[in-house]
Amino acid sequence: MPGAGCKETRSTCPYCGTGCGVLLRPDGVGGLAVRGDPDHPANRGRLCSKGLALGETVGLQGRLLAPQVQGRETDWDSALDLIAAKFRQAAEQYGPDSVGFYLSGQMLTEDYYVANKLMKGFLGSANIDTNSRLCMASTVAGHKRAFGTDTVPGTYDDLEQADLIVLVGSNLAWCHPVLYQRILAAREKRGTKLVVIDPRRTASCDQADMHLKLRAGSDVALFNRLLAGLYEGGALDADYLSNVNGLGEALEAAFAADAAPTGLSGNEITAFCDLWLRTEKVVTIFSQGVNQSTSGADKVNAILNCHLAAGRIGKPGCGPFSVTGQPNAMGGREVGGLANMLACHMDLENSSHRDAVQEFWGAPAMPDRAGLKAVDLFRAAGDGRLKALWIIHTNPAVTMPEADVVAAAIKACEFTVVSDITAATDTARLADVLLPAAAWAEKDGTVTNSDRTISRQRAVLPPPGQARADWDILADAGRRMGWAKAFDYQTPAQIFREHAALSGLAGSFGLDFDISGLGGLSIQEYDGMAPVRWPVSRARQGGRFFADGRFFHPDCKARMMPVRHRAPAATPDRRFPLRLNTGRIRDQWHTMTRTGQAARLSGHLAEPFADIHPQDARKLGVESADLVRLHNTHGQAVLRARITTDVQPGDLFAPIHWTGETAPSARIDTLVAAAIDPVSGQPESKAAVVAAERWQAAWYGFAVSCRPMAPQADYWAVARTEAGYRAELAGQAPLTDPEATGRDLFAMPEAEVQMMTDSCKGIARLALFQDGEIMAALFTAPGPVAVSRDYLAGLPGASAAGVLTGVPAGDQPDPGPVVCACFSVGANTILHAIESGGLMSVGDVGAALHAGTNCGSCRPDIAELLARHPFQQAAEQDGFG
Ligand SMILES: Nc1nc2c(c(=O)[nH]1)N[C@H]1C(S)=C(S)[C@@H](COP(=O)(O)OP(=O)(O)OC[C@H]3O[C@@H](n4cnc5c(=O)[nH]c(N)nc54)[C@H](O)[C@@H]3O)O[C@H]1N2
Ligand SMILES: Nc1nc2c(c(=O)[nH]1)N[C@H]1C(S)=C(S)[C@@H](COP(=O)(O)OP(=O)(O)OC[C@H]3O[C@@H](n4cnc5c(=O)[nH]c(N)nc54)[C@H](O)[C@@H]3O)O[C@H]1N2
Ligand code: SF4
Ligand SMILES: [Mo]
Repeated sequence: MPGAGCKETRSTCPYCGTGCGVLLRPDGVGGLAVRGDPDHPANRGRLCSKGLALGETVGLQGRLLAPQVQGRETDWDSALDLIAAKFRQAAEQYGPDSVGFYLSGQMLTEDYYVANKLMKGFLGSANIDTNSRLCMASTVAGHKRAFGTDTVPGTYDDLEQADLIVLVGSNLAWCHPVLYQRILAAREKRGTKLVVIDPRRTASCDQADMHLKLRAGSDVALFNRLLAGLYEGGALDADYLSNVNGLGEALEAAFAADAAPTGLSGNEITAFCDLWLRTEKVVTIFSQGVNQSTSGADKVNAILNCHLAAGRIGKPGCGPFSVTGQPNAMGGREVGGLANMLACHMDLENSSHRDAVQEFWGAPAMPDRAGLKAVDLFRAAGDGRLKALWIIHTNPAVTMPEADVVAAAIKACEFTVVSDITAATDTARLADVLLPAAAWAEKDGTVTNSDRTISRQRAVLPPPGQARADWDILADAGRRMGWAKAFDYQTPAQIFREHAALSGLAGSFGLDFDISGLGGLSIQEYDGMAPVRWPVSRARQGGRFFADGRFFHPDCKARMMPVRHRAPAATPDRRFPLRLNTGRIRDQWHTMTRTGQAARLSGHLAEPFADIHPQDARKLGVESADLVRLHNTHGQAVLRARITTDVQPGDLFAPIHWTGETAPSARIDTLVAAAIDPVSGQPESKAAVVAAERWQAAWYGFAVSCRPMAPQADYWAVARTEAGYRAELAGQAPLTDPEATGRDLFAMPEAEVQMMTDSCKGIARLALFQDGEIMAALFTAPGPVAVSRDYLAGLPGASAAGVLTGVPAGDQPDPGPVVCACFSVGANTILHAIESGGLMSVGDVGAALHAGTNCGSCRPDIAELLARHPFQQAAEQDGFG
């Protein structure tokens, strides 16, 4: 562990599957300076807003510091002995399938390897599944059907060598910002064409040459049209197709397909097919708009079919490219972390693979069939089949479909263990045993990114309190369960070597995942390991797969799949007429336990929202900034309405990030049915059906405080600010005593209160002072509160007078909501600069304010602000009109 203020250490960003290298320099007082690693092949020095703000998320506030049993702090011996006893007892009394693990694509490969070995080899069950079921399962299934194994054929270099990039169900600009920036940089040089296929307009459409706003769930119909178009246009590669089975059936299905479900015009489809036909070097990037669907695996195969048929795969600048979501989604697939996998891409149901792994592990028992996949795993927890469940590094009470049912199941399960870095999560609150995990900057291991590059994560901070690394906790539990030798790990290097050696077995079966070349690393070599792309074996090193036409099915050929359009499981009807799409925002990571700590990441979109098309808003009588209630038979959510043509009429979009901790009424997965893809078991997270109505509030409020608040209102949402916290509030019963509401909210009995009310308008304004400083303020009104939020958010701790006006005095500018999170530049600051400086382009704004010059993910937002301005519009009209 390096000491204070010392040299920079190379590590890897813990967020998206881009897998950017970071250079970390501890400041000696618990903080961290972070910059992009110029030598990492994934990012070459670039970072996005989330990566850059990592230093602001390593504080110890809210960290879980000691094991807890039934809410009481205890020591590791007691907690782990209890876990060992409960899991062994359950397995002995009710059979191995009475226990389960639910893991995460954010665990390190070493953590994952130990968990998989413990469950599959020693507890003897395959009831180990992960949040990758909600994320990558359809891609895994699609790859296996087409290639015979779960292989990503290409590399990131292909994104820069392509002449056409098609983004399917991927908001790359926000979710893989550094990859998006790499594409834009290459586009500057070679004029790469960019097509976005997404039912909604996203930031990724900003630079797109074509946006196909297809109907939800209709990707198979579109790619079937493309396959038929490739045939008609003479673009099939006869040579390459000699290595591919299934062309006839796939074409038959494609020609039988009807493009009507896409809702796209014939011209749009023809233009897309022509572009594909004309452009040899095509990369199709796909993500959750493809995977999270009841036809997810078919969508994947529909895309793979086109690349196989045209032979555009495994060559520079060509190929289907599944971008992974989580930092180690790929590593989890490598260790076999899913219920239907074994280890190192070997098959659970293949007896020679099973026997080989059993012998390698010295395992007493091995399951011979798949275990329960995520949705079924929680069902089994709820109905008593599962007696003991261990949840590690994931927050299923928020992120699983039918989240209320899942939360109830976790609660109902006889014995639930949760390993997390904080106790303040919706899932942790339901656990019997809570284990304090060491966080990202405190632990060593490896992760694999979207293009098969394995990178080291390195510890630079000491784990606080009793926190321990996940692999270490799991290995200790394994030893206490009675398997001392098999889990005798002292370092992650030991585990990595074992994993690498096991992959050599996979290689001997002719499988793709072989990193046996790394099996002999010394501790020093492991510590110094540079990023390396698998495979790493005597036979081959990194590179692309499949240019040679050799695949991993027994006959070495690829397989095209006949796929047919199926609509999403639920159809909008009179009761539930709207389609609810869900996804991510630029600056938050999932349930916000880490990104939510950084003020500058919370300023971009500080409140949960629902995007509604103006036509629907009109029908519902919903106006901008109203609250809207969405509901269906599974649950409900109350969100701030944003009226926008980004979504299609009949569609809604809501973000996934808010939780019981940050906005209890906005847990969006309470509305998502647990309908799954029959092939992959992946839930349809993007196509729920709901009804919507204006949520009638008697009062609205906005509050700022230098300390955490304890809102009691029917609706609330809190966010971090530089000065403390901000909250949106609303209630359905009239607010009779605003002062009491404020006092309860802020819990500062010692503070002096100043209050201003206007009973005609029904407005109340309350400020709390201490020693001449503003501590907190609350503004309430009968309608959405109109105050300068970003100005007020900066007030706690200041000695400003006149707070109760709710707007800044003339000399104090209101920066507006954060646009550029890297340099903390607000919308008003940018608008002001545009106006006063006559700025005409995103580049001008960058030169004047730095905004948009780092990660670039706010450049679309800046373009939008420019477009709002009369100068800019006039200039554009001159240019084009
Ligand atoms: N900022 C940020 N970045 C992240 C994450 C995060 O939490 N925050 N999470 C990471 C993780 S784990 C993942 S999995 C990735 C996800 O990355 P993405 O998949 O890019 O992100 P999403 O917003 O979930 O969904 C992508 C798009 O799918 C569209 N879509 C919905 N239905 C359909 C459909 O039927 N067809 C098509 N073609 N498109 C559809 C949605 O409108 C949405 O714009 O992001 C990773 N990166
Ligand atoms: N409706 C809808 N639902 C979705 C999605 C969607 O698009 N729409 N997307 C799905 C997808 S793709 C994904 S990947 C999931 C993500 O969903 P989750 O994995 O459930 O969400 P996270 O917030 O990433 O949860 C990670 C947890 O691990 C904890 N943690 C952080 N570091 C450590 C550590 O080092 N060790 C341990 N033990 N714990 C740690 C964090 O505090 C947090 O509680 O959500 C899925 N759910
Ligand atoms: S793109 Fe951003 S979130 Fe993803 S790995 Fe790179 S820095 Fe981290
Ligand atoms: Mo994900």
